[in-house]
Amino acid sequence: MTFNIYKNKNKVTNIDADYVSVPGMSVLTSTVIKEGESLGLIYGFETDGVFRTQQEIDYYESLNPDHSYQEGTTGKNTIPGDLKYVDQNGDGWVNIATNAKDDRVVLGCSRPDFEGGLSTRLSWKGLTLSIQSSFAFGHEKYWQAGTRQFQFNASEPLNVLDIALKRWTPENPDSNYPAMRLNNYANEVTDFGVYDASYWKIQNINLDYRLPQSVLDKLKVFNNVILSISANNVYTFTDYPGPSPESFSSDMIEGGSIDYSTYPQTRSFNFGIKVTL
Ligand SMILES: [Ca+2]
Repeated sequence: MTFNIYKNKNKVTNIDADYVSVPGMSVLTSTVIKEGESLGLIYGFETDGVFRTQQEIDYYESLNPDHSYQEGTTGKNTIPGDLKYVDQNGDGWVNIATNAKDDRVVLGCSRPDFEGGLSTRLSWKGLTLSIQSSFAFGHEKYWQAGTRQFQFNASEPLNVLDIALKRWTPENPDSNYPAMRLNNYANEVTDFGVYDASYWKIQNINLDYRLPQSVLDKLKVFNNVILSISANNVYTFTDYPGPSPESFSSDMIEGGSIDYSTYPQTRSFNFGIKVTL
C-alpha cells in the first residue's frame, strides 16, 4: 500500500494592487489575487438569505437615497425571493459594478489544505487486485451552474435540476433558495454558489488473473496468460453538488476556483487478455 499526502502552500508576496479577474466573455468578477494571501481566492458577494417581503425590500431601498440597494448587472429591480447581498462597507447599498471592491469579499479558496493519493495492491494466488485513488480536502469551488438553476432564459431554455423545486415562491416563503427569474440573469458571484469541493476519488480498480503453471504446462502453447478486468473513474465520494469536484475553468487566473461545468469524465470498463508465447 502506498499513501502520500502533501500540502501546496503558496503566498503572494508582492503585488501593486489587488487583481480582480474579469473573464473576457462575461461580466463575472470572480477571483482576486491579494498580497499576503494564497492564490485561488473566490471573490464576490456574501448573501444573507433571500428577501421575504416587499416591506423588507422597501426598508433596504430607503437606506441610501442615491442608490437602489442592489441593482443587478441587468438593472433588475429587487423582488421578494431575490438573494439579499450584504452591504459590507455600510453605506446603505451594494455596489455591484464590475471591479467595485466596496462590498465584495473573499468567499473561499480553491487551493486544498491537503491533497494526496492512496493506492494498494493485493495478491493472492494467481489474483492481483490494485486500486488507485486520489483525494483533496479543505477547499471551495464556485458552481456556476448551480446559480443558473434559478434563472430561466426564454430564448435559450435549458433544463434545470430538481433543486429548482426548492425555490422561493409566495407559497414557499421560508425557502432559502432564490425565486426563479425570467430573462434576468444575475451574473454576480455570491456565496450561494460556493461549495466545499473536498473529494476522494477511486480512479481505477484492476483485477488480474494469471493462469496457473499447471494449466500452462498442460496447454503447452503459452508461457504466460493473464486475464484482466478494470474499471476507470469508478466513484467519487464528495458532498459537492456539481457533476465533478475536479471541474475547472480554462481561464488561467480562475483555474480551479470556478466550475463552468466541464463535461464529466466517463466511466469505462476494460477487459483484456495478455498472452506470452
Ligand atoms: Ca456598500
